[in-house]
Amino acid sequence: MIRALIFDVDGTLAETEELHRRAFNETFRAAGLGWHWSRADYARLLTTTGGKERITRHLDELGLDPAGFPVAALHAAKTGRYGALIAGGELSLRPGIAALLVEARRVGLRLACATTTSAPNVEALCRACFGKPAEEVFEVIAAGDIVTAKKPAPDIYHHALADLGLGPEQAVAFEDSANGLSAARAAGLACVVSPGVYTLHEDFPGALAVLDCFSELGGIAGLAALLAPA
Ligand code: XBP
Ligand code: MG
Repeated sequence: MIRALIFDVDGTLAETEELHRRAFNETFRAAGLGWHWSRADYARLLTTTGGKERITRHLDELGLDPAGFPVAALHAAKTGRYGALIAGGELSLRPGIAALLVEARRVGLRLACATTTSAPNVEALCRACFGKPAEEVFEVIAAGDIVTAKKPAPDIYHHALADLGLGPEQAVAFEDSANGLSAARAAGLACVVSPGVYTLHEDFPGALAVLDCFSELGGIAGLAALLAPA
């Protein structure tokens, strides 16, 4: 019996990664670093989840020692810029997300999110796209550095399930990426995937369904049909 839906944030609730990329690049420019991540650079770097981890990978690729670099401060500045971009109204929910959350609430399903991004970014997105604070959208918010091992590790989903007080067979995850799917599956969750602009080329082995957009699910009845034994 399904009792909760657990949503990834970036790429799943909304196409956020171009705004993340802009925020990273604006931050690099303001810090006088002379770095610029093109779309192609970002597509490659995105396989490393987490902004701090992505900056560290970039430093590694440049042959620079991340230990002597203010990665956390740079990332905090990026988070500030990203929040301001979102507050500027440059983001909307992916098709089907708003209706799915409304219906889930109506039928008594509990809602959580499990994301690599940090809590302030979840807050900014919820205020901009749902018009309310994150805690009024999601009962449980599992985000960012609350776990040390980020997706594709299952830790963030374990955390969300523990906060919900549910087992993995009692929830379904929603994701946009192969890393997210791996995290959900490793936590024992069924997972519906709808790839986004940066993940269209990825493979999704073990997904409950791979959809062009979440409206294709057919709501909670469509989800129940997918979960029903053949
Ligand atoms: C999202 C991420 C995040 C964002 C940036 O992965 O990898 O790192 O790109 O967020 P997922 P921060 O959707 O699988 O959770 O800079 O706040 O880390
Ligand atoms: Mg994602």
